[in-house]
Order: sequence, then C-alpha cells, then structure tokens
Amino acid sequence: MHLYNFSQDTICAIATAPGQGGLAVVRVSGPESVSIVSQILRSHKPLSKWSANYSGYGYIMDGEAVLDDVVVTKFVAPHSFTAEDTVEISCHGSLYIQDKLLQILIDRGCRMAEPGEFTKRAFLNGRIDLSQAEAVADIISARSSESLKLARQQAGGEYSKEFNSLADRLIELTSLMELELDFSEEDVEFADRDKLFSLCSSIYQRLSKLLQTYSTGNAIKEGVAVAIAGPANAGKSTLLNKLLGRDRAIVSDIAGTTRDTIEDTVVLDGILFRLVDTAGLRDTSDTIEEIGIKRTYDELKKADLILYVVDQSALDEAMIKNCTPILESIDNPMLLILNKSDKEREYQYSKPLQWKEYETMELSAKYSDDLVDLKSWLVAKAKLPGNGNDVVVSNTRHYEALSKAADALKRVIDGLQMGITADFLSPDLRICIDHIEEVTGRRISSDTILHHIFSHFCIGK
Ligand SMILES: Nc1nc2c(ncn2[C@@H]2O[C@H](COP(=O)(O)OP(=O)(O)O)[C@@H](O)[C@H]2O)c(=O)[nH]1
Ligand SMILES: [Mg+2]
Repeated sequence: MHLYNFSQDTICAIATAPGQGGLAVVRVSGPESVSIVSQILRSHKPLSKWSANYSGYGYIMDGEAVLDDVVVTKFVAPHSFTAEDTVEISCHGSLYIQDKLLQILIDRGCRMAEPGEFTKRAFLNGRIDLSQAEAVADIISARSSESLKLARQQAGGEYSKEFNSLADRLIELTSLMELELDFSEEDVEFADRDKLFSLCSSIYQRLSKLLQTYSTGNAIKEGVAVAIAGPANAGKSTLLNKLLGRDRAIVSDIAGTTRDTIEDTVVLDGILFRLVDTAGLRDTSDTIEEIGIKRTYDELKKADLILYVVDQSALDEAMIKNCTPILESIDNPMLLILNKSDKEREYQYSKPLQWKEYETMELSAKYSDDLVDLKSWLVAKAKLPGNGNDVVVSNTRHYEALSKAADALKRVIDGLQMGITADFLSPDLRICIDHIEEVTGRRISSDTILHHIFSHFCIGK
C-alpha cells in the first residue's frame, strides 16, 4: 500500500550505476523539484528563471559550504521523461557526494524514489503506455544489438498500435453482438454471422502469429540457450572454448573432465548466445559426474539450440548405439557435429551412418581457426523470420496475456461455428479484449500489477 500522495510527492534518486564513478546523475522529479533544488543551488541566476531544457553550471551548497560543482539540467512539465518538472544534477561520482546530495534533497522535502518510479510516473501521467515503460527496462538491460532492436521496437509506437488496433476491432465486434442482444426479442440479426466469424478468425490468426514470435523474441532478449552435449571426450569443451574465443572450460583427454555444466555468453552477429558446456553423457559410477549427467539432460530440455558433438574418428557401433536413443529423444533444433575431422577414422563401421535425418556438420574444434560455418548455423537458427520490422513479442507478461486472449477468442470462434447465441459469446469477447489491453495497460487499474512490474526496474529509472 502506498501511503503517500503519488502526484504531489517530489522524488529523488541516483540514476547512474551504484558505486564510485567519474560522474553521477541525481534525478529529481515532481512539482517541487525546481524549488527544492534552487534552495541548494548557487548559480548565475535562480533555477526558477532558467528556461526549459537548459543545462547550466553551479554549486551545490551544504549549508554555507560547497559540496560539489555540478551541471544541472532543468525540464519543465510536460516535456520531461516523467511529464513532470524534473531536475537532473550531474555531480562528481564520489560515494560521499552522492549520499550527501540525496540526504540534502530529502532534508528539503524530497522522498527517495522507489525502483522504476520515474518510469511509472511517465506511465501514470500518460506519456507512455505500459509496454513502452517495460521497453525502457529492456533498453537498459540490452546486451546485444538484436535485443536492443527488439526493445526499441517496443518503445516506439508501432508495437502498442498493433495491440490497440486488435482490441479496437474486437470492441467494434462486441458492440455489434450486444446490439443484437438488445433487440433479440424482435428477432432481428444485426451482426452477420459469417462476417463475425471471418473477423474473429483473422484476429485469431494474427494473435497466433504474434504468439509464435515469442520463443525467438524471448531467446534474443535473454540470450539464446545453446547446449553442447555428447559423449565424453568428443571435444565439447574444446568447442565451447573455440566459440568463446578463450579458454573457459578445462580440456583434457581424460573422460569425465567436465562434471558440471559451464555457462558463458558470446555475441555473434548481434545476437547474444548462452553457451552451456555439459558433462559428457556416459555410464558412470562417480556420484558427482552422475549429477552432472542429470543436469545435461535438463539442459537438453531447456536449450533453444543443441550442438550434439561426437568424435567421428572414434565412432563405432557401440557409440552409435549409445547415442541414438539420446538423439531420438531431442526435440529442439539440433546440429550433429562430427568433430575431429582432422583425425583418421579408427573404425570402419559396416553400415552407413544411420543419422541421415539429422543436420550434420563435420569440423575440427581443435584445429579450425574460426568455425565460420558453425557460427553461421547458430545465427541463422536464432534469427527471426521476416524483415526485422515485424512486431515481435519478447515479454513474458505480454505472451501470457495474449495466450489468454487467444484462448478466449477460440471459444468465440467455436461458439460461432456451433451457432451459439450472442449472449453466450460476448463475455468471452470481453475477456479477450481485456487481455489484449493488458499488454499496453489500457485496462490495468490494479496497483498490485503495476507495483509488480515496476519493482523489477532499477532505482533511478
Ligand atoms: N585431433 C583433435 N582432437 C581434439 C579435437 N577436439 C578436441 N580434441 C581433443 O579431445 C580431447 C577431449 O576434448 P574435450 O574438449 O575435453 O572433450 P569433452 O570431454 O567432450 O569436453 C582433448 O584431448 C582435446 O584436445 C579435434 O577437433 N581434433
Ligand atoms: Mg568437457
């Protein structure tokens, strides 16, 4: 529960990363921000006389003593991030100065901002919608050009426009249906059922398409999980190190060297990959290795992409027999890597390799310079189809809301097909609309949901 008066409070926080730095930025937002800062700022003229968007030099005073020389920027409502009067103070990044400045501001009447409160205000003041507010957090946490692209797409208007227009079409539909309801006594059918059906179907198809973008969208945002699995000594750790461009995992010819999963990230062609090197899959009596192998199976289930590595030079009937059930159990996109292509095959198996149905690639993890083909495979699998400007869902909350919307709309479509009357269909249409509107926040009034969303933000944003 918030006990303070949201719109009248003036809030402050450090907007830069915690810790000591060259500079730190303290943000102040709310109706009293100019008057509070002007009490402690000594500058060429009073802050209240500065024009909007003006940055100027000055001294922050701690009583009669100068605390720091700073650059202050003044924003005037509604032309600021929060749509309120805002002052940003750029000071030296000493921990003492940062703390002291906050303390002085609080003494003069500011309140410490909650995590995400600046962005929350931008939303509550109607400057951005909820999906745009969430995009702000995604922009801050972006670690690759592709994830930044997704976040920027969501921050721009196109993303919200898509969902608002879907909701608007459904609202129109519902009013047609409800009109039919109002006049049902008079036996008039206002909404042409075929037309309703085709409208609902086309919106349903659009929702399904958007839902399909989620797995790739989310993987790009969080990092595409790539599990490197296969028998012991196949060269998995060598491959991990080569892809990372540094020696992360221990490589040895002793089977069972990697007993736990090792994870690290690499950016290829603007996409962040989370590579997971796993314990080799083999029968073992070593308890720790056994736990490692259990983890390998878990990773195989979780991974977006799987690189299954075998040492082609050591492939024999027994190894093929061991690997086959594991390969068959894998559902996720997989590349079978025939490693150690530099080595002669030791065993000439009688039958042709029975793994014809798998995509395979022969390579030498140890001697290849750059693994160009493998990197291209990873990038191609992780890329989104389309021209890059299509709306992509990467936010789990949006995905869940849209799934529920699609379920409700499916019930409407089924109902229309079965000839069910409008009074039974319109509640599901309403449910569908509500869920779509959750995405952009047109229909979120609950403070709990908002609090949950913004509590994941960092302080000062
Ligand atoms: N000749 C050759 N040896 C390799 C290659 N890749 C890995 N090895 C060797 O195979 C052994 C096992 O490698 P490692 O990466 O630890 O395998 P893991 O158990 O699958 O992680 C090490 O001695 C590596 O140097 C390769 O492409 N060619
Ligand atoms: Mg290993």
